[in-house]
Amino acid sequence: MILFVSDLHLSKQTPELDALFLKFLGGRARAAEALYVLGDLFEYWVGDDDLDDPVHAAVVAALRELAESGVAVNVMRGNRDFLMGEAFAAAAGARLLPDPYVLSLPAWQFVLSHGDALCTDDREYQAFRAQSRSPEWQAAFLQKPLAERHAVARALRERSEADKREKAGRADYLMDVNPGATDDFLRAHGYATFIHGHTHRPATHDHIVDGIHVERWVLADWHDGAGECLVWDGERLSREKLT
Ligand code: LP5
Ligand code: MN
Repeated sequence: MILFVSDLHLSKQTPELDALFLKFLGGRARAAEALYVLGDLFEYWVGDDDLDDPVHAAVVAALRELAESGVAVNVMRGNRDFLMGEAFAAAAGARLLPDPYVLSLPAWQFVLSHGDALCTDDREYQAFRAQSRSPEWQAAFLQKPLAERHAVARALRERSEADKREKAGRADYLMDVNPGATDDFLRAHGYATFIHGHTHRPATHDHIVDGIHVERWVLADWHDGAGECLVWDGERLSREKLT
């Protein structure tokens, strides 16, 4: 059995969700062969030197215990935690996955992504994404003191929430994946079943691309004390609510 989660956005502001995820790692997830976190595990990540933050430390320790119990722990970075690096991965006993990542299983093929790259109508975000993913920008940012990086991240979070409200008012589709970009993505990945998060619009979509039926499973974000995981039992996917 394989489990997928995304968009937990854990921090000290979300004690219920932090506890729920720790319970999940110590319980439900132990029955799996592998766990895939598809981005935005944390509210934000300003560098691997922030591993001492109490919530980061607790989650990393629990991931490591899960890995040591024999479950393969795989973490993809999201738009909030794209600065997670090898020091994080080593501490968590996790493998950092590229985005996108093709998961080939004996019985099925999946393509996994956080999902933000396909939100191509959100021009402001894509411009910010291009800039903040450049190695030069990241190197300059990582040189700043930790406290200053936290202040930048908090300012970006506030700006993001305000901008999202404004964008949603302008056009609802701005906040979702672009249909054409998604079809191209599915074509480029051999029509594999697509699993992603980011949009906070959990749903299972049926795409017909070049006459081929392709499923797209959008994971739910964790909120209001509840989470969701997607379960692959070797034959089919299903959603499981976590409370
Ligand atoms: O994350 P979410 O769901 O709220 O919204 C995303 C997009 N927003 C983001 C920003 C993140 O929320 C905050 C990231 C914190 C990371 C900290 C570490 C590193 C920082 C420095 C890196 C080197 O990703 C949002 C999308 C939405 O998804 C839906 O797809 O709309 O996009 C935006 O908010 C982008 C804004 O619209 C434009 C941002 C311009 C920023 C210009 C600099 C602001 C100055 C603040 C710093 C002093
Ligand atoms: Mn996201």
